[in-house]
Amino acid sequence: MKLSFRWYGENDKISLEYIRQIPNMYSVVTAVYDTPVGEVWSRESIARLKKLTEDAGLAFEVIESLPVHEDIKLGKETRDRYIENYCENIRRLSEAGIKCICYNFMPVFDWTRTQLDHVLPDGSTSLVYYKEQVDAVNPMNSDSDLTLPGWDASYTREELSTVVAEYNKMTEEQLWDNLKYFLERVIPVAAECDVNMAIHEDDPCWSIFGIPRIITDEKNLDRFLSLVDDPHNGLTFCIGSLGCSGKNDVVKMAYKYAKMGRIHFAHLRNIQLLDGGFEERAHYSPCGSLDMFEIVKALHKGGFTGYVRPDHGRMIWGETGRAGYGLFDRALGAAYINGLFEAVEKMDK
Ligand code: DNO
Repeated sequence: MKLSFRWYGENDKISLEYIRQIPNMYSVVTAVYDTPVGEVWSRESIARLKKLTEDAGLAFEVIESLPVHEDIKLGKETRDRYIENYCENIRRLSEAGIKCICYNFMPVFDWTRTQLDHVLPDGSTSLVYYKEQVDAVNPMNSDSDLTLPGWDASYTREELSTVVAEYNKMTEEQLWDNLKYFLERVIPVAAECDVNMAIHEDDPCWSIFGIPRIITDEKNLDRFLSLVDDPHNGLTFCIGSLGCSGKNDVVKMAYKYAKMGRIHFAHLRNIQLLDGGFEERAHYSPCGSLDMFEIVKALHKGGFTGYVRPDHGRMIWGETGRAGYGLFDRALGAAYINGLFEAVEKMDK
């Protein structure tokens, strides 16, 4: 596996020098943040990221995310222009040495949590999702000043209501059609450039606010992979997203999709399942509901050799900053991930 770490570019208060000091760190995972969704990333911005990363002794091989414009997900007439831009981004990124691109197909809301600083018994804070808090929010109500973390802040409340209303009219089948349309145009370009596209599962893996969500479980992942049956059409296997439904057998899925050669990137994090919700926890298996050892073992047995990153960490040791993306707990997660892979690899010999 190739250990990586998410870095939010020059504005990230966590420096590349610190990231590099984590044992076995290979690559950063980053993106161009100065360009609106749907537009083409400038070659200069891409080159600058590459130079900064490589000068710090890290590889520049993974993008997270190259976001998909809502018009593509909504299947609007304007989508062709945005798909063309998307393909151009793939070409430019591949020219710069990028090998894997993470993206998602979640309507409007990317990952959704109800609180970002829930205090755990040990005094650390973490991100949580409590069903009753989500049920209390109505994004269609423009008078409400409630928002949820993870919401795209570039929308005004009115715009948000409009786009949510458009999705409320959409069926899951229509969303599948729009995804297929997108993949049929994008994957051939990725294949030509030898870039692995890695869709991120919906987080959490169920529908919220009556909006369809389809990248949620094994049946749907099978369907997704068969839409365009090409190894470049693969997964960001995010165990925290899939694992927040107790129905997903994450260990089984890890083996199955690794064996198929379709996991290009893995997001490893632990969560504690609750009735209708979950709390993010420390990576170590006994801290949550996921058996990290069995998951890593399954990935390894399936022949997985792709990129891995510790996912959201808690805030510990007084650190403040971007929720889920502090240095300390993610570094502990990275060290733990190293240990698990070393163990399963050596057990095999
Ligand atoms: C959450 C991340 C996601 C992920 C996107 C990929 O912290 O895992 O925001 O980057 O869904 O497009």
